[in-house]
Amino acid sequence: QQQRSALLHSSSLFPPPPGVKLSYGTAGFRADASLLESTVFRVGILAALRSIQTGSVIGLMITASHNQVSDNGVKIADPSGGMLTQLWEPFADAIANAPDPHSLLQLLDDFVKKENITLEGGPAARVLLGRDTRPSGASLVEAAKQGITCITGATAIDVGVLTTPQLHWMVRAKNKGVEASEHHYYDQIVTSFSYLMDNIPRENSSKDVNDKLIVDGADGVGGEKLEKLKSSLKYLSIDVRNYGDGVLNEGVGADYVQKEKVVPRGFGPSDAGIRCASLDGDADRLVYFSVLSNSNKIDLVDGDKILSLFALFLKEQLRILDDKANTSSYKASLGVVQTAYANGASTEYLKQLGLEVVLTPTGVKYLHEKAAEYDIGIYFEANGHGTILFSETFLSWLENINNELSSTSKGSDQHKAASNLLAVSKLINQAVGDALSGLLLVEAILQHMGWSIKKWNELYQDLPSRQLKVKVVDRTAVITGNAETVVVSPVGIQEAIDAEIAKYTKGRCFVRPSGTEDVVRVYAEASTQEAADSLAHSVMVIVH
Ligand code: NG1
Ligand code: ZN
Repeated sequence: QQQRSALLHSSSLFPPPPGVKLSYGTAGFRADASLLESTVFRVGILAALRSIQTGSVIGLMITASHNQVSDNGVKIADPSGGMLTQLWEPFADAIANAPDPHSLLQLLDDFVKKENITLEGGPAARVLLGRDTRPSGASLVEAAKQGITCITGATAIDVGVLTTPQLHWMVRAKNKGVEASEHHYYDQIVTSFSYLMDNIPRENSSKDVNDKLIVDGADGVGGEKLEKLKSSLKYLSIDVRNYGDGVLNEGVGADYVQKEKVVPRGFGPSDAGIRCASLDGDADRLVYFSVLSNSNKIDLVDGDKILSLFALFLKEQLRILDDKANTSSYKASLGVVQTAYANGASTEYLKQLGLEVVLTPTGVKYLHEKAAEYDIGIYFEANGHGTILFSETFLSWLENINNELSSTSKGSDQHKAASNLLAVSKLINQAVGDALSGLLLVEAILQHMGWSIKKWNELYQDLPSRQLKVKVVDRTAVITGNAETVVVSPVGIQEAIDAEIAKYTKGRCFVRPSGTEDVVRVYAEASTQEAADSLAHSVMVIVH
């Protein structure tokens, strides 16, 4: 009863904005920040309920990633550090859109019963609360706290301004019962990075791989964190630009660089030839680029190429390890997961390396789930969000082998391969894609290979592509199948798209409703830029 009146009272202080319908979407709720207080308050309640149900720490992150600074958003991290279970998404939608405190309470009552959540006498809720640098973040965190603490016994732990992947990492660490502070996060990535750098093959360490890297921090949290972290990174000299003085995501950041294929603010022709990288607004995306001389254009090295670099390196370490004579063998499965947005040339390249490549629908939750089926699962979206997952079974085998090798053949190639793989598993974020740890892994691998960014970019040549957005009356009318590569409904659309594709050499095209914006996206690829543009345009006309 006390619980009910607390909920009724608090929720009356957070009335939902009239006439706005919100949806949990691909990456939580996102909207203009002024519309979000009530939603964030309610997601706070939801996070507390999820924590009670799972008996674990849950994360709540306030961010709108690469979207404009006036937007904000909220999403939940599940006990594993991954995304909120999809089973709860419809409920998240329902409570966000409940028109008044009484209907909200009714929904909560029904849900608590249906999900067998024990509000009294069971474990108390604990929710970690993080936010990016958006000015609206502080008051939204307060709204989340109010929501969480409506649930009797619940604790909200405010961890302040963090990158999205740091918050996910902390949730995962807390639930594993290991040290979970921001300091421990840095300690883990710096130690494993240094380890990999110290293990560089002698023949490559003499090569002239530039140790200079320029990073565009998107004027967000990632730039801020990297600026503080960089002095503890051995063998790497990082010049961080856009780490907080300019407007977040405005003409900067991984999304801008990847979509526009031009230099971010603060970069120019004088940076030509130097390795550059760009983070997005909450530092869960990473792309590389090099500036073309005498222009503001760039050579983009996107998520697909980061994935290819990781895949090459891991495959090689597994091969070396497999050569061992004196250890019990284990056939580790290595799989690669992409979406339909992956450049066709990357998919072909990966397959030709002999790797198993699987496509899933857009959205980290799908890629992550698929990658978790392998001993080593690498997933990336072309836009630069991705990570590498290691299975527990494989990791414990690896620990044993590493110990064995360190006593029987310390310093051998096999021993190095085993310890490299272990270091990668510690460096790369096991919870979610992480631009900071991804960047350090790219840097370590480039040094291992003795490769410049140019050499890396030449692994394969991207097919020209074009992405367009189409405003339609109702984007939910477009239903896709086969990992979003075909339109199932309305009927007739796919036939019309196929007829267009048939006109082009190496033509590939698909459309899907965005999960984060009110648009339908069109993606086209063909043998020339003109052809890709024209294919995208004709398909846009079909969808319109
Ligand atoms: P939507 O709006 O559903 O296409 C976008 C990205 C996704 C993912 C989410 C979450 C593209 C084409 N889509 O989703 O890959 O990153 O945002 O941020 O880049
Ligand atoms: Zn992001």
